[in-house]
Amino acid sequence: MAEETISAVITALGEGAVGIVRVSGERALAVGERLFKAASGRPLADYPVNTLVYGHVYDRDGSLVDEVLTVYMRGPRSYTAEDVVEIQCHGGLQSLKKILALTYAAGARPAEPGEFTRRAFLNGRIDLTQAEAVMDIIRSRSEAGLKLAARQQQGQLARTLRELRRALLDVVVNLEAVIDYPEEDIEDVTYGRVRDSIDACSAKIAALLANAHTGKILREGLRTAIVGRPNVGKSSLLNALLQEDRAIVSQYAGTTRDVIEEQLLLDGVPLVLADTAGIRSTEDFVEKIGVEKSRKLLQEAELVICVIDGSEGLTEEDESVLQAAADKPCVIIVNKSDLALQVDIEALRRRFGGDKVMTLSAKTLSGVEAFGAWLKNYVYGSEGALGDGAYVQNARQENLLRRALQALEDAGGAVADALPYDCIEIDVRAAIDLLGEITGDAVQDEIINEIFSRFCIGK
Ligand SMILES: Nc1nc2c(ncn2[C@@H]2O[C@H](COP(=O)(O)OP(=O)(O)OP(=O)(O)O)[C@@H](O)[C@H]2O)c(=O)[nH]1
Ligand SMILES: [Mg+2]
Repeated sequence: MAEETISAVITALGEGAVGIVRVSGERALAVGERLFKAASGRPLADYPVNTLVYGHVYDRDGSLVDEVLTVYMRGPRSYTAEDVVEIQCHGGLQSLKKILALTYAAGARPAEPGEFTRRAFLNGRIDLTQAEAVMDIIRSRSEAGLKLAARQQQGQLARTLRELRRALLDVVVNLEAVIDYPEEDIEDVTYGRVRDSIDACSAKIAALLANAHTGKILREGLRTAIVGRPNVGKSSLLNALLQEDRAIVSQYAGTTRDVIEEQLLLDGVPLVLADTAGIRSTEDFVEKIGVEKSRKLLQEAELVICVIDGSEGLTEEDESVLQAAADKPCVIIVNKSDLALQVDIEALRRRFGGDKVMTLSAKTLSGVEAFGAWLKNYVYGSEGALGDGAYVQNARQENLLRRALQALEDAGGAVADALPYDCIEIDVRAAIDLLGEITGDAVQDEIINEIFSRFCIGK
């Protein structure tokens, strides 16, 4: 493959102890030799591969640029699976810029965003789900999210999908055999076998889709809004969960005017938690804007925490918030449980479901632990932790899985109707192609372009 040699700064731009310039492609070693001189005086090619070599980078006029460590990795044993030279210089903008410019002068061209990872994919070192996981690792917001991305990067999802494709390919092979040699066919047996295979694959895809939501939460955090009428203790709850005095708390209704958003990890669940202005009808101009924001957030949230003041009876304002939250995934926290209880908890439980209503005191922190446990169960299910299985990583994969499942349902319908074998085969093949699109085994160029365009330069 006569690919051009590319280079880019692969570390964050800014001041740091070390910055790295990566050169990848056929001419990587030649580019490296042009600007790098080992302190020993020996050429880079003299050293065993993967050895850090101490030396200096010189400008074309012979002037010293920086003191560096350089490593040569011979393809396919490198990130891109091509020849790679990486120059570790001091992590200042000027040094990095200068060395990068020298790589261009020596014959490399600037790498496009995501091009290193794209080459790793095109050269067959990783599949598309692994390439996407690279981005997820870099952007992961929680330890659990990182764990998930790292596992994906090892190809867990791709393995599962390839097994599915193989099983479906078997179905196609069997169908073709009976199409070509109809005398061998016993119809009942063929239909039965095909149906069993399709059912088994459908179940596996459905299981993947079922945990897609969990994967998304782990990557991006569960968008959670604390809502309620003024003064029920929303800001106090935010502070209690954060274990810090983040939001202003006061005895005056209407304290919080704007949305306060914080990220935190509660019982291993990453939350993007928003405290909002108390919802009520008000004439105050600024508060009104805040209330509008609260209502909007309530609609957009993936989980709504509805706070009620347990020391007072339910008011009309509480009712209007509860009604708005009822259509959403929500949990109802009856706060101020350290005071005498005035709210009919049992009535609330009958209305919203027993497990969704809990008492808590933002003041004494009693009930916070139970809420954490509820949340963990809500996100991870009863297993309590991240399962070992494969997880769907993004909307692209989820969409393709849904379509594959649909194709298999169509195939199942064709079997049930005892349609001709080639009708069944068309649907099964469609499912195989869709699964292949997820891993990149069967995918069009424009889709690949779209995926890698989301990377940044140096990845
Ligand atoms: N006794 C008791 N008081 C609480 C508790 N939680 C909050 N409070 C008090 O209730 C009052 C209101 O608390 P905030 O957290 O400001 O209430 P809020 O819902 O954010 O109010 P707005 O921002 O005005 O909508 C303050 O005086 C808090 O100290 C609790 O669990 N027990
Ligand atoms: Mg508040």
